Amino acid sequence: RLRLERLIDPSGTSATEIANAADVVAGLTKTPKTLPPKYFYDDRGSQLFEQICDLPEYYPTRTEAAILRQYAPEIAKLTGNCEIVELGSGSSTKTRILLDAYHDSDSPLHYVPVDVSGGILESSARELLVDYPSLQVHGLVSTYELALEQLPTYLPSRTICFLGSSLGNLNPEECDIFFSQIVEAMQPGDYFLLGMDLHKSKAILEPAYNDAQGVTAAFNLNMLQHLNWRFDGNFNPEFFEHRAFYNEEKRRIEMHLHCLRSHAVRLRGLDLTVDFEAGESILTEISRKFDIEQMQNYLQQKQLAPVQSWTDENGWFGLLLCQR
Ligand code: AVI
Repeated sequence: RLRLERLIDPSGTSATEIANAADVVAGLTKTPKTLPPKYFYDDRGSQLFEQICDLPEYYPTRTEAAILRQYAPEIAKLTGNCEIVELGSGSSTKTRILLDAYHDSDSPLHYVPVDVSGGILESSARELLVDYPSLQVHGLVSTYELALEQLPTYLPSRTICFLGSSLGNLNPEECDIFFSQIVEAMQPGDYFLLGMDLHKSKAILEPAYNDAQGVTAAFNLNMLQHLNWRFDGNFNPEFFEHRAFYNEEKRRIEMHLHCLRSHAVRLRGLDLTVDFEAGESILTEISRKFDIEQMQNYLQQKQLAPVQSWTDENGWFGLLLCQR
């Protein structure tokens, strides 16, 4: 009942090996410097992210889970029996709420989790199989892009889930490309379920990315360790500091690694040396905050017709179901 596939890109390298890391080189050689957030998620980074989801200050995960708990039966009724594809499945905790709702419908249950972190994908898939005896899991260890091109088909209809507001980590251009790929991977009649963090006051947003226990700081700094092992680098995380703040104008949290002293970093695997000045920053993540109505209009333009949306009583987080 379990199939795990590591997807291979056309150049013959595993999608998760991120072959020549052109994105790292481009990001570290421009001003200001940036790094793609996908480099947060080695196995340690994925564990740290799981810890973030349980932090008292980090409201998105539990708020989304509460909305799902309340409305998953309605979602399952709207979509009918279908295979469930989940992009960025992580530990699949929220998936259980959905699976419970579909499970009741007495039909075969097919779940296709997609994640770049093979360790967490496999362990969570094994746990799901124990708890859902009629479940078939076909996991793809892959980037979203590659997985969307090669989705397996088991049932006549599918729902692609993109939960946790991961969409917020894409900039508007990346978002446009992402939705072209999503629509391409869908047949007319298929569903797309999106979880999105909504615009709200700084007083709630900023603590969520600056937790008292320092887990978010460790998560941000872990990216440097990840680059060290992946590209034979010598980043010293002690020369950097975690910074996160809400940019009201752009309606996004920005996470930075702020450099504390001037020094050079060598990434031997990329044959790259990067000079850092004290006081400069690497932008490691944006986390955009959305408005449900604007999102509905945007998705409509992308051929995804809104079916229904749900939110929590504070209006902090939204779920949106659309249909191609
Ligand atoms: C995965 N993503 C939606 C998280 C977010 O809130 O943007 C990543 C994260 N970064 C810091 N804390 C959580």
